[in-house]
Amino acid sequence: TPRVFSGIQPSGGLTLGNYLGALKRFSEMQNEGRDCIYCMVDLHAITVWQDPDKLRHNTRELTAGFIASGVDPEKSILFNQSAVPEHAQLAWIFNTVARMGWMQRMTQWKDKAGKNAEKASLGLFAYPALMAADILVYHATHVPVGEDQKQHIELTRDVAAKFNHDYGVDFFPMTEPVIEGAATRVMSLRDGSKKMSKSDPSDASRINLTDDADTIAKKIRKAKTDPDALPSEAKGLEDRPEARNLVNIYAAFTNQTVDQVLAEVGGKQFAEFKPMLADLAVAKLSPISTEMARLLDDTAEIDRILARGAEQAREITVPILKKTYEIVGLVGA
Ligand code: AQP
Repeated sequence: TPRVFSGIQPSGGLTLGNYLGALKRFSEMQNEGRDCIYCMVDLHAITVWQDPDKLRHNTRELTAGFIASGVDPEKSILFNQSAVPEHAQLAWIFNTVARMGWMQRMTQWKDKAGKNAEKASLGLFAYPALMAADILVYHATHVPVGEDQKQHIELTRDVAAKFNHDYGVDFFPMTEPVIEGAATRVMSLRDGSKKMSKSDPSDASRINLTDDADTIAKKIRKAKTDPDALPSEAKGLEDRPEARNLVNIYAAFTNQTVDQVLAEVGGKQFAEFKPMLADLAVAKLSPISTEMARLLDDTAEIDRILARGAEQAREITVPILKKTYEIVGLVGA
């Protein structure tokens, strides 16, 4: 049976990229009646050092972000990764299945470790094996993600295939990435060649879900663009990454295609389009930030939601890990 899994790192505040590329899709998939499991991947976050108090806060804030974006803990399973130990246990098995060369080819590893790979944590290198475990410990079949995660999903399939082959079983499924909509790769507002990211040193490069209306409007007004008017068709945006990004954001918020948006706004100058986009972004995001703030007033309730989600998750993970141990030949599992 189809099962959806996805996660987000509590490594900082949420951005518009996380919202349009992930959270908005998560609640849509839940509302399509699918079996959905969503996780705050705190064990992934610590592959880069996190201040412990901030990590605790970010985990709760992220949970509030999921709920405020429409993920309903009564319909989806919502929990934090470290509370379900089978993720890390299966990741160890996968560390023995995956090959060093596979990890070395991951662009996220190359980007994050940079030239100083000797100084990066071993966990950062092994990140994709833990991600494969996150997904496969549920036998999840569909993973909604942004474009940047596609390579990690391919590696998850490689791990599943090699495990099945090495042990002569047909146990782990082949997972499909679900990369859909107009905003699978939201770009920086300052540089149309870089993805919008919570760790970008420039706050002006991103919209945070916690930004107030004035800040959102100001960031969009100052977003880098070119001097031309908007074209009337998507192909007119091909060599205009900044313009394309703003149109993609508009399309994603309104659930339209880029061509539908351009049929409406083609011919307009940015001086006219940017305030339209700012109004739209404020209208869509301010209810989310207000709700996040309200939920964060009661962290005990958030912790209860996470604890209950972890219990529900373990009903699935414990039997799958036990079976994996049996397949591998670990006695007493
Ligand atoms: N700019 C983006 N456009 C579309 N989707 C995005 N995602 C992230 N940035 C964009 C999607 O959000 C989900 C969760 O990502 P994550 O927080 O686990 O890690 P990340 O992809 O590394 O996010 P950041 O913001 O870039 O964090 P840092 O700066 O810490 O690396 C994923 O589905 C991702 O595709």
